[in-house]
Amino acid sequence: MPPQPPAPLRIAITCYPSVGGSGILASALGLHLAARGHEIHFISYERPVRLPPPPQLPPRIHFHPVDVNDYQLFKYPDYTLPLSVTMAQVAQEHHLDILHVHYAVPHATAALLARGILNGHPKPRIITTLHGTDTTLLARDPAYAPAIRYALRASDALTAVSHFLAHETHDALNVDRPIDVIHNFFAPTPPARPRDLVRQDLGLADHQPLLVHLSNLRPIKRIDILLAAAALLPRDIPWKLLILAGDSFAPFLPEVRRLNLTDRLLIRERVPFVEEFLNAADLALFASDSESFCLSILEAMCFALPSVATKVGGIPEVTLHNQTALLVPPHDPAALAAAATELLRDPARRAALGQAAQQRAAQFSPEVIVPHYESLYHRVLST
Ligand code: GMT
Repeated sequence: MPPQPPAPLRIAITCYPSVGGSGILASALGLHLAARGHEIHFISYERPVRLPPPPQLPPRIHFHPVDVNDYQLFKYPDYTLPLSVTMAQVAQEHHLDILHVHYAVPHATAALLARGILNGHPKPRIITTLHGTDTTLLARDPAYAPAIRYALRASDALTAVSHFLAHETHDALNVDRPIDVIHNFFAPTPPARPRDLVRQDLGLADHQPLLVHLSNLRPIKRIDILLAAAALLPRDIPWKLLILAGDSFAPFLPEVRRLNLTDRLLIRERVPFVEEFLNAADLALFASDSESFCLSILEAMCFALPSVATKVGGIPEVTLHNQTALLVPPHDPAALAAAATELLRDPARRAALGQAAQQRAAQFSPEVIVPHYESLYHRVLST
């Protein structure tokens, strides 16, 4: 008899639902797993931003919102307890095999509590995926580190989105167990509007190169350095910089004015689908202090955009200096500007790096990456 395909699984996914790499990745993972026959239950306080609204939800995708009450008894509203109760309810009602949580706190800690609540009922296995902040920020905080360490010790398996993050986690949290590295993936949806139309809407003429930056604007993204670099770009080239801001860009406007960049910047806030803008751009720009992966670089690569970015964290695992990107030291606006200028002045080199970037992006496609998660699920279920 030919080998049977592995049985479909019942999987719950918990992530932050707002604009951010981890929520985008977790949503895409759920959608691809459902397309491969698994039953997927998203559990979060809001519908994850890249999940279609209920009438368009694909088959086998369910969303379970967590109700957060603002009891006056609590000075600070509590999310972790209602999250764990919802996880336990979903696990019991839908006979979950796997609770796949993105971030140790509070999601893995809530999953562990949910498993305790499921007293006497079958308990799902817990997989915790690390995206960054657990390790690079919270692990340094004595108010969080012991809870994170416990969540990582008690999960059935751990994954990290880059080798960099796996190493950092071993070092920062003294985790003495294996961490599977499963890189992020991205599959673009076809752009809603053609390149010409989007560029026309942005007020761009044919000869105007468009740089793009997309992020949630958190301090680690170093928008100050990005703007300082933009101010050093040559004025004889009619470039524009489009910022796809996951949050309000207003706090940066005084700096934009001070640097005399107002006429060079185009801002679009909280854009849930970035494809049409990436398709309209020529070059991506990132100034982060740290990144465990930088999903935005991969999104840009899918549209044949080379990146000029800081050589930090997991970025060199995603994109390669001089082959698919130019990588420069962090905290150095002049270096960032020099590399961007090199590509602004040389459209042929820009296009060559962009083509190579798009080819490399195939290594981070769902077809390549999602089976690694499936194998991991089956592995933990067989132990
Ligand atoms: O980049 C952020 O600040 C948001 C954060 C998130 O959880 O959404 O991103 C982290 O996870 C992404 C998806 O795995 C990675 O691509 C980002 O590099 C990582 N951010 C940091 O490590 C700063």
